[in-house]
Amino acid sequence: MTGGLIRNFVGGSFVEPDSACFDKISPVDGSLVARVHEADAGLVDRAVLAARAALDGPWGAMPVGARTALLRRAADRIEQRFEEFVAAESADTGKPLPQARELDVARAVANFRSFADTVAAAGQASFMTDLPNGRQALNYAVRKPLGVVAVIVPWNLPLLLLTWKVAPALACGNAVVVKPSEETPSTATLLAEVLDEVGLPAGAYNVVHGFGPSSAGEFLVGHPGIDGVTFTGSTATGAGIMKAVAPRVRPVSFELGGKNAAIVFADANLDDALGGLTRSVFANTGQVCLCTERVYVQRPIFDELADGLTERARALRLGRPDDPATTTGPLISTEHREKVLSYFRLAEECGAKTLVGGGVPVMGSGLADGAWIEPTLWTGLTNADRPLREEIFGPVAALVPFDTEDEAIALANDTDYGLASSVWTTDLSRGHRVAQRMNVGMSWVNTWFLRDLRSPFGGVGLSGIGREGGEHSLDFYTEPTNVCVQL
Ligand code: NAD
Ligand code: 6OD
Repeated sequence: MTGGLIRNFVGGSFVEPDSACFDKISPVDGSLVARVHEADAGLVDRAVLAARAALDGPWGAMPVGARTALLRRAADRIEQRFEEFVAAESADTGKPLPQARELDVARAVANFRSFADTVAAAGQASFMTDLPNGRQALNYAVRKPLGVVAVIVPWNLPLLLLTWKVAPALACGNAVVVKPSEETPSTATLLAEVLDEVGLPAGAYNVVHGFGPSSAGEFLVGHPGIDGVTFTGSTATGAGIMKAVAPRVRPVSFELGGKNAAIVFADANLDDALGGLTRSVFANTGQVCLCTERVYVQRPIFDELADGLTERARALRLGRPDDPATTTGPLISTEHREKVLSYFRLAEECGAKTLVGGGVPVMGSGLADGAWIEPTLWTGLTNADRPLREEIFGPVAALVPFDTEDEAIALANDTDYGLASSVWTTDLSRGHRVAQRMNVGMSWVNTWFLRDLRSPFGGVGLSGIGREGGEHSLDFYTEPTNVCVQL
């Protein structure tokens, strides 16, 4: 795809560009990955109309068994074209190839299979109602597709997050108009080819490329023809989307930002905790909404844990995605790096001690124009400091000591966000107790980002609205109609 053209996909066909294109730049070395055709308001309108027509046509009439079989074929086809997806995801994001393989593309396959299973097995409760006249009534609900669903996703785990929404939406019989991030247009476009190859009727999956404000994102969420918006991205954008759909009272499902805490008790298995924290702070260069940016450590092990984590951060290897020694890629863009660096400066102003990192690394061999940044750890900050209150979305965490369990819980819950947490302890009762008291959507004990796709995923507070996953996704992607029959 290097230097190629990425087109919009509307009504079952790729659209030849007749208006502006923008550059997709590699975060690895600043080179051109592709030119991308930006969808204007007219093209977004065509996409929404095509989706509506699909619902009124063969797609809307397809029985659930055929729909779920189609999703399974999509999973098989992604597996057949696996390395193409890996290369595209890595080219857009700069992430190491093994991470694109093991996390992003493997999860896309799993998403299609899992939601095919969920929808194929889904039943509905029914109720027999006793009536005063001695007769009865039967109540049952039928699930209908929500309709035309706008799917808007970010750049950090592009295909994983896209298919996490597209798979249940299609399984439930909706038609989708997808707006991938301007930073990661490639895999959503490849998915259009795959869905076409496995026989998805025209118009059921449409892709419009572009930016948010005054571009495809805003045109899509402001379109009167959409029946709901499922969005993953920043809290500020979520708030804007909510405003845009409010006049038409459309439902939203929001997976937003996080400022996630880890609590490490003195009785934790230190090796396990260090391994888990290394992943949870630095995975995907810290660009996972679930990443830990606040680490609360019980005082007796504070120095040992800080030393161990610093050593592991130093051992990370920044480099090209295809170098087998690389553990860590760049940030998504130099613009995003500016934001992360502004927090590095702020942390210093707040009196942080930087244990490791804190700046831009010197990268050799053609990588100088990439969005590289050093994995970074701080001590000396408190919850009152902005670097512990605002989402940074980079490979950085602050380590803060605590003494008691109650204090740790209070510190961890002292945030406007509420996405995820992790607790590290060998005391099983304490693990359960603390995990349940976390004011978050997902609370892990002695692990992090371990997923069962049937379980609820989402956040509280500024981290989102609603839950997706397994049957929870059905609650968003369908509208039940209750039928009451007097017997
Ligand atoms: P972003 O909010 O800037 O953009 C996300 C998507 O929204 C992009 O496709 C963008 O083009 C689009 N967009 C922007 N403005 C829009 C508008 N006004 N109308 C319609 N669409 C618009 O987020 P990002 O920088 O791409 O991603 C990083 C953020 O996403 C972080 O805050 C991160 O925590 C969050 N995120 C959350 C989860 C989760 O599951 N909770 C998962 C991944 C990322
Ligand atoms: O695992 C998932 O289903 C999911 N939605 C992960 C989100 C990660 C955020 O960056």
